[in-house]
Amino acid sequence: MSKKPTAGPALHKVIMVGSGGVGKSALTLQFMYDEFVEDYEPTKADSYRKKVVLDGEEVQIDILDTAGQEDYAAIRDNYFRSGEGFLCVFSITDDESFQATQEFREQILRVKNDESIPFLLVGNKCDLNDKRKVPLNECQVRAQQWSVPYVETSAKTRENVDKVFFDLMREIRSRKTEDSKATSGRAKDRCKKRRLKCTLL
Ligand SMILES: Nc1nc2c(ncn2[C@@H]2O[C@H](COP(=O)(O)OP(=O)(O)O)[C@@H](O)[C@H]2O)c(=O)[nH]1
Ligand SMILES: [Mg+2]
Repeated sequence: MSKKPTAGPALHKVIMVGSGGVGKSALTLQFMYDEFVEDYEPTKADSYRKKVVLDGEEVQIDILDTAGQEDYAAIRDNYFRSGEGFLCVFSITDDESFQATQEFREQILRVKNDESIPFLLVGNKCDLNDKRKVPLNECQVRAQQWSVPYVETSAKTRENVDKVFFDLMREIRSRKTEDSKATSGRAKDRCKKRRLKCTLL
């Protein structure tokens, strides 16, 4: 049973990051509306909200699909700060977009100050395997270095689209459970200390 009966379903906040043209919007729209949008406005950032069932529990996902504005550090940092989990997307057909993930990862870690922030490295456009420029092995090595999962997706065929959003929500959920345990642990410690002081007085 929920401790707060008035609260709605849990809300998990996901941020899409990655270079322009890698398919952040296409992945978001495929997840949201089950369709492949080929010509989404490249400079448009937007947020989306949807109720989904995560392992039998109704939750809400909030997706912020970022665009060019991230070039302004202050706006970007605000976006990142609001996120509970990140899909860091590149295109397997574009090596530059893969190299750029390093910078996104660093920016996120700097803002969130948390090495184990829920995060997936996503190699999109896996339907274009014949045009692959980033070897699978390199992607796996990078993910291993960061201790994050690596998943290849296609916003066109829908391959692994649900998987990346649901896997990330599971990471966010378990992170929140850990945090609340840690908080109640600390609260208990504080009570113990207070009680100790009381007995001393
Ligand atoms: N073949 C293929 N094309 C894709 C895929 N995802 C996105 N695209 C195309 O790549 C272009 C850029 O996608 P978009 O979602 O706007 O990228 P964003 O700038 O990261 O939001 C568009 O023309 C999409 O149709 C994919 O998985 N496979
Ligand atoms: Mg976009």
